[in-house]
Amino acid sequence: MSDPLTLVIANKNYSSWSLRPWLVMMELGIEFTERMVKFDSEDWELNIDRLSPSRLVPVLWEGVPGEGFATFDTIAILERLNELHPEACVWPNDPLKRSRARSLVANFHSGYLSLRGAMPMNIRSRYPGKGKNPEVIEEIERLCGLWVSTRRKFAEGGDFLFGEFSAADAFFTPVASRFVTYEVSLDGEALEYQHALLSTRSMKTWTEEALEETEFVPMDEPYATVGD
Ligand SMILES: N[C@@H](CCC(=O)N[C@@H](CS)C(=O)NCC(=O)O)C(=O)O
Repeated sequence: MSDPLTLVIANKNYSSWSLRPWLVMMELGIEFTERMVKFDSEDWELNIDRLSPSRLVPVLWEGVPGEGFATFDTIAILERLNELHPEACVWPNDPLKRSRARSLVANFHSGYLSLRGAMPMNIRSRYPGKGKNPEVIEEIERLCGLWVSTRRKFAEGGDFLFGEFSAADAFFTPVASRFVTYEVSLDGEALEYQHALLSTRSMKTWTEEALEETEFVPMDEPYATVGD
Protein backbone atom coordinates (compact mmCIF):
# COMPACT_ATOMS: atom_id res chain seq x y z
CA MET A 1 0.00 0.00 0.00
CA SER A 2 1.29 3.46 -0.85
CA ASP A 3 2.00 6.13 1.77
CA PRO A 4 -0.84 8.53 2.57
CA LEU A 5 -0.64 11.85 0.75
CA THR A 6 -0.61 15.30 2.31
CA LEU A 7 -0.78 18.49 0.30
CA VAL A 8 0.77 21.54 1.94
CA ILE A 9 -1.04 24.66 0.78
CA ALA A 10 -1.47 28.30 1.81
CA ASN A 11 -4.42 30.69 2.09
CA LYS A 12 -7.31 29.71 -0.16
CA ASN A 13 -8.12 33.31 -0.98
CA TYR A 14 -4.68 33.98 -2.41
CA SER A 15 -2.69 30.89 -3.25
CA SER A 16 -3.30 30.06 -6.89
CA TRP A 17 -0.45 27.55 -7.05
CA SER A 18 -1.91 25.69 -4.06
CA LEU A 19 -5.30 25.54 -5.74
CA ARG A 20 -4.07 23.67 -8.82
CA PRO A 21 -2.97 20.28 -7.39
CA TRP A 22 -5.71 20.54 -4.74
CA LEU A 23 -8.31 20.69 -7.54
CA VAL A 24 -6.71 17.82 -9.42
CA MET A 25 -6.82 15.59 -6.36
CA MET A 26 -10.34 16.59 -5.37
CA GLU A 27 -11.86 16.39 -8.87
CA LEU A 28 -10.13 13.13 -9.75
CA GLY A 29 -10.81 11.42 -6.44
CA ILE A 30 -7.24 11.09 -5.16
CA GLU A 31 -7.35 10.84 -1.36
CA PHE A 32 -5.22 13.27 0.60
CA THR A 33 -5.00 15.34 3.74
CA GLU A 34 -4.68 19.08 3.50
CA ARG A 35 -2.10 20.93 5.62
CA MET A 36 -2.58 24.68 5.40
CA VAL A 37 0.26 26.99 6.38
CA LYS A 38 -0.98 30.56 6.17
CA PHE A 39 1.25 33.28 4.71
CA ASP A 40 2.80 35.70 7.22
CA SER A 41 1.81 33.46 10.13
CA GLU A 42 3.76 32.07 13.05
CA ASP A 43 2.96 28.62 11.66
CA TRP A 44 4.73 29.61 8.42
CA GLU A 45 7.79 30.92 10.27
CA LEU A 46 8.02 27.84 12.46
CA ASN A 47 7.25 25.12 9.93
CA ILE A 48 7.88 26.14 6.35
CA ASP A 49 11.52 24.97 6.35
CA ARG A 50 10.39 21.56 7.59
CA LEU A 51 7.38 21.31 5.29
CA SER A 52 8.76 22.75 2.08
CA PRO A 53 12.21 22.17 0.57
CA SER A 54 11.60 25.20 -1.69
CA ARG A 55 10.03 27.35 1.08
CA LEU A 56 7.09 27.66 -1.31
CA VAL A 57 3.72 25.94 -1.51
CA PRO A 58 2.31 23.63 -2.76
CA VAL A 59 4.24 20.56 -1.61
CA LEU A 60 3.04 16.96 -1.86
CA TRP A 61 4.20 14.67 0.94
CA GLU A 62 4.11 10.87 0.81
CA GLY A 63 4.11 9.68 4.41
CA VAL A 64 4.49 12.00 7.38
CA PRO A 65 4.85 15.65 6.28
CA GLY A 66 8.38 16.80 7.04
CA GLU A 67 9.64 13.21 7.32
CA GLY A 68 8.37 11.30 4.29
CA PHE A 69 9.04 12.07 0.64
CA ALA A 70 8.36 15.55 -0.72
CA THR A 71 7.54 16.57 -4.26
CA PHE A 72 7.49 20.31 -4.75
CA ASP A 73 6.61 22.73 -7.53
CA THR A 74 3.23 22.37 -9.20
CA ILE A 75 4.23 20.61 -12.40
CA ALA A 76 6.38 18.09 -10.56
CA ILE A 77 3.44 17.42 -8.23
CA LEU A 78 1.11 16.81 -11.17
CA GLU A 79 3.59 14.35 -12.66
CA ARG A 80 4.03 12.55 -9.33
CA LEU A 81 0.25 12.27 -8.94
CA ASN A 82 0.09 10.86 -12.46
CA GLU A 83 2.67 8.21 -11.52
CA LEU A 84 1.02 7.35 -8.22
CA HIS A 85 -2.51 7.29 -9.65
CA PRO A 86 -2.44 6.38 -13.35
CA GLU A 87 -6.12 5.38 -13.07
CA ALA A 88 -7.12 8.95 -12.16
CA CYS A 89 -6.23 10.40 -15.62
CA VAL A 90 -4.39 13.48 -14.38
CA TRP A 91 -3.51 13.94 -18.06
CA PRO A 92 -5.72 12.90 -20.98
CA ASN A 93 -5.14 9.33 -22.21
CA ASP A 94 -4.82 10.25 -25.86
CA PRO A 95 -1.14 11.06 -26.64
CA LEU A 96 -1.86 14.18 -28.69
CA LYS A 97 -4.31 15.52 -26.12
CA ARG A 98 -1.79 14.73 -23.40
CA SER A 99 0.98 16.53 -25.22
CA ARG A 100 -1.20 19.59 -25.79
CA ALA A 101 -2.30 19.57 -22.15
CA ARG A 102 1.34 19.52 -21.02
CA SER A 103 2.20 22.30 -23.49
CA LEU A 104 -0.54 24.55 -22.13
CA VAL A 105 0.42 23.89 -18.53
CA ALA A 106 4.16 24.40 -19.08
CA ASN A 107 3.51 27.51 -21.13
CA PHE A 108 1.39 29.07 -18.39
CA HIS A 109 3.80 27.99 -15.64
CA SER A 110 6.72 29.74 -17.33
CA GLY A 111 4.84 32.63 -18.93
CA TYR A 112 1.93 35.04 -18.76
CA LEU A 113 4.01 37.06 -16.32
CA SER A 114 2.15 40.33 -16.96
CA LEU A 115 -1.23 38.78 -16.25
CA ARG A 116 0.04 36.89 -13.23
CA GLY A 117 1.75 39.97 -11.82
CA ALA A 118 -1.01 42.50 -12.43
CA MET A 119 -3.96 40.30 -11.51
CA PRO A 120 -3.03 38.12 -8.53
CA MET A 121 -5.69 35.68 -7.38
CA ASN A 122 -7.93 37.21 -4.73
CA ILE A 123 -11.17 35.30 -4.59
CA ARG A 124 -13.05 37.48 -2.11
CA SER A 125 -12.20 40.87 -3.69
CA ARG A 126 -13.45 42.82 -6.68
CA TYR A 127 -11.16 45.25 -8.49
CA PRO A 128 -12.91 46.06 -11.76
CA GLY A 129 -10.51 47.28 -14.41
CA LYS A 130 -7.41 47.06 -12.21
CA GLY A 131 -4.35 45.47 -13.72
CA LYS A 132 -5.50 45.91 -17.30
CA ASN A 133 -2.58 47.21 -19.33
CA PRO A 134 -1.68 46.47 -22.97
CA GLU A 135 0.62 43.54 -22.10
CA VAL A 136 -2.05 41.98 -19.86
CA ILE A 137 -4.74 42.43 -22.52
CA GLU A 138 -2.50 40.77 -25.09
CA GLU A 139 -1.90 37.81 -22.77
CA ILE A 140 -5.61 37.45 -21.97
CA GLU A 141 -6.48 37.43 -25.66
CA ARG A 142 -3.74 34.92 -26.43
CA LEU A 143 -4.82 32.64 -23.59
CA CYS A 144 -8.51 32.79 -24.49
CA GLY A 145 -7.57 32.05 -28.11
CA LEU A 146 -5.73 28.93 -26.91
CA TRP A 147 -8.67 27.87 -24.75
CA VAL A 148 -11.07 28.13 -27.69
CA SER A 149 -8.84 26.51 -30.31
CA THR A 150 -7.97 23.65 -27.93
CA ARG A 151 -11.61 23.02 -27.09
CA ARG A 152 -12.66 23.08 -30.75
CA LYS A 153 -10.03 20.51 -31.61
CA PHE A 154 -10.07 18.29 -28.53
CA ALA A 155 -13.09 18.75 -26.25
CA GLU A 156 -15.42 16.50 -28.24
CA GLY A 157 -18.54 17.84 -26.60
CA GLY A 158 -17.20 17.79 -23.03
CA ASP A 159 -17.09 20.86 -20.81
CA PHE A 160 -13.32 21.02 -20.41
CA LEU A 161 -10.29 21.51 -22.66
CA PHE A 162 -9.99 17.82 -23.46
CA GLY A 163 -13.56 16.80 -22.68
CA GLU A 164 -13.09 15.38 -19.17
CA PHE A 165 -11.50 17.45 -16.39
CA SER A 166 -7.68 17.18 -16.38
CA ALA A 167 -4.66 18.92 -14.88
CA ALA A 168 -4.85 21.51 -17.65
CA ASP A 169 -8.27 22.64 -16.43
CA ALA A 170 -6.98 22.83 -12.86
CA PHE A 171 -4.21 25.04 -14.12
CA PHE A 172 -6.61 27.54 -15.63
CA THR A 173 -9.20 27.61 -12.85
CA PRO A 174 -7.33 30.31 -10.87
CA VAL A 175 -7.20 32.36 -14.08
CA ALA A 176 -10.97 32.03 -14.47
CA SER A 177 -11.27 33.28 -10.90
CA ARG A 178 -8.96 36.25 -11.56
CA PHE A 179 -11.22 37.26 -14.45
CA VAL A 180 -14.07 37.51 -11.91
CA THR A 181 -11.99 39.55 -9.44
CA TYR A 182 -10.81 42.06 -12.04
CA GLU A 183 -14.06 41.90 -14.04
CA VAL A 184 -12.43 40.84 -17.27
CA SER A 185 -15.40 40.16 -19.57
CA LEU A 186 -15.15 37.17 -21.82
CA ASP A 187 -17.64 36.10 -24.41
CA GLY A 188 -18.69 33.10 -26.48
CA GLU A 189 -16.74 29.90 -26.07
CA ALA A 190 -14.15 31.42 -23.71
CA LEU A 191 -16.95 32.52 -21.38
CA GLU A 192 -18.53 29.06 -21.49
CA TYR A 193 -15.21 27.51 -20.54
CA GLN A 194 -14.69 30.03 -17.72
CA HIS A 195 -18.11 29.05 -16.34
CA ALA A 196 -17.26 25.35 -16.54
CA LEU A 197 -14.05 25.92 -14.57
CA LEU A 198 -15.79 27.91 -11.85
CA SER A 199 -18.68 25.43 -11.62
CA THR A 200 -16.82 22.30 -10.54
CA ARG A 201 -17.86 21.02 -7.14
CA SER A 202 -14.25 21.31 -5.93
CA MET A 203 -13.86 24.93 -7.02
CA LYS A 204 -17.13 25.79 -5.27
CA THR A 205 -15.83 24.20 -2.07
CA TRP A 206 -12.47 26.00 -2.32
CA THR A 207 -14.27 29.30 -2.97
CA GLU A 208 -16.57 28.88 0.04
CA GLU A 209 -13.55 28.22 2.24
CA ALA A 210 -11.63 31.15 0.74
CA LEU A 211 -14.53 33.46 1.53
CA GLU A 212 -14.30 32.52 5.20
CA GLU A 213 -10.67 33.67 5.44
CA THR A 214 -9.99 37.09 6.89
CA GLU A 215 -6.21 37.39 6.70
CA PHE A 216 -4.86 40.32 4.69
CA VAL A 217 -1.59 39.52 2.94
CA PRO A 218 0.03 42.75 1.69
CA MET A 219 2.27 40.92 -0.82
CA ASP A 220 -0.85 39.70 -2.65
CA GLU A 221 -2.82 42.95 -2.38
CA PRO A 222 -1.44 45.50 -4.87
CA TYR A 223 -4.77 47.35 -5.01
CA ALA A 224 -5.69 47.63 -1.33
CA THR A 225 -4.33 48.65 2.03
CA VAL A 226 -5.11 47.12 5.41
CA GLY A 227 -8.59 48.13 6.53
CA ASP A 228 -10.03 48.69 3.04
N1 LIG B 1 6.79 27.54 -9.31
C1 LIG B 1 6.13 27.27 -8.04
C2 LIG B 1 5.54 28.55 -7.52
C3 LIG B 1 5.03 28.39 -6.12
C4 LIG B 1 4.75 29.73 -5.44
O1 LIG B 1 5.21 30.80 -5.87
N2 LIG B 1 3.97 29.67 -4.35
C5 LIG B 1 3.64 30.84 -3.58
C6 LIG B 1 2.19 30.78 -3.12
S1 LIG B 1 1.01 30.79 -4.41
C7 LIG B 1 4.46 30.85 -2.31
O2 LIG B 1 4.72 29.83 -1.73
N3 LIG B 1 4.84 32.04 -1.84
C8 LIG B 1 5.52 32.20 -0.60
C9 LIG B 1 6.71 33.06 -0.67
O3 LIG B 1 7.02 33.60 -1.75
O4 LIG B 1 7.36 33.21 0.38
C10 LIG B 1 5.04 26.20 -8.26
O5 LIG B 1 4.61 26.01 -9.40
O6 LIG B 1 4.66 25.52 -7.29
